[in-house]
Amino acid sequence: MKLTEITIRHLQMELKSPFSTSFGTLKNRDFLLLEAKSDDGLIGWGESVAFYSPWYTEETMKTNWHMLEDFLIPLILNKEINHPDEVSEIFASIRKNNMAKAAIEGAVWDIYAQQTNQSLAQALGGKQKRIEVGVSIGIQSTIEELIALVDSYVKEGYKRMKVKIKPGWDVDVIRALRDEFPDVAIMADANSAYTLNDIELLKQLDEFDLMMIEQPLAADDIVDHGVLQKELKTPICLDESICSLEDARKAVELGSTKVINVKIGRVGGLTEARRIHDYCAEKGLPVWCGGMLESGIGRAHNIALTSLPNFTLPGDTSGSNRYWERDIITPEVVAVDGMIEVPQTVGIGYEIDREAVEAFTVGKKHYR
Ligand code: OSB
Ligand code: MG
Repeated sequence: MKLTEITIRHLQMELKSPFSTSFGTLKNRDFLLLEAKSDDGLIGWGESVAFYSPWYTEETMKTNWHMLEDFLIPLILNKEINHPDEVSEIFASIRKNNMAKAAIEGAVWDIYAQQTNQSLAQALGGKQKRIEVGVSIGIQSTIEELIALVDSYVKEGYKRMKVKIKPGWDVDVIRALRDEFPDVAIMADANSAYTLNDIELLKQLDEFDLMMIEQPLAADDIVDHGVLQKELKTPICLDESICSLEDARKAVELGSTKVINVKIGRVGGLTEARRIHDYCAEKGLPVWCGGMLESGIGRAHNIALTSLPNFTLPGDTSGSNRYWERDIITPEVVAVDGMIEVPQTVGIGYEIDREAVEAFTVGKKHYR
């Protein structure tokens, strides 16, 4: 196949409720949507999960647009691609910028699945027909509000509660949650808000039987997490620190992580995500699929990836209705009792709602 045309759109979708982390609060989700056309007339969609500002990693919506327009699209337009795994080789001369790369690679995987008459999950080798999902809950104004939210998600059947923590919103919050929900699977995500000076504080979390603590230390660290893990009973899960299979290998070899949160955008695409999955399976580490407050298109890719066998822990991919009044796919993603059915139809398994896409588009450009 060859990609002959690409359209980039900037979409802005209002979140149903603001999402707060150790870095700040997000009210609107700005992101790039990429529509690619192949020489045989098929259309594939990819979503860049970069945010408007660089709080999670260094990439932003605008740096992604720059990378796509000036480097990645010129490298890939009209190039022969036999398999989506080749996309990362085509981009080998461009360092990092993984979310920008993943947006194109995602569209190529979508087209490849259609060409080979498979669902995206099947094209990746995924076998699980239903996946377990949890919910990621931002920092709230009061513990009472957090408890009420967790209660509502427990009642909806979500399989685990991930709560964001930061200095000043940690031990007391987790203690209150554990008291209120003795049997619920709970984990904490710090988005790199602590340092090794906080070891004594982090150790206090050990008494609450958390499934894991996600990214307590610096976003680019894989060494200090190994030091911390030796002091903690709670398993550490790395998110921000793992941008490639090589990062995963080093972190595992150093004992810096016992679980990996796999995000397609952060690692540069589905191909690298699958490699990390395979490596962790071989090493006996469970993985789960992280979320980036995706629209339905990114969500569909996450669901397909999660159908691989070593995605044994509930991921962040909640139903569309947790984020949006209206999503850009039909049907929307629905989680029933914390389970999502993996679509078995050809491609990503959802229709693109072009009217919704247009309604949320605030800018676009066509490349050929
Ligand atoms: O650290 O996992 C994270 C959202 C945006 C950026 C980073 C993270 C998150 C989440 C939300 O935790 C996951 C989701 O519901 O999509
Ligand atoms: Mg995280």
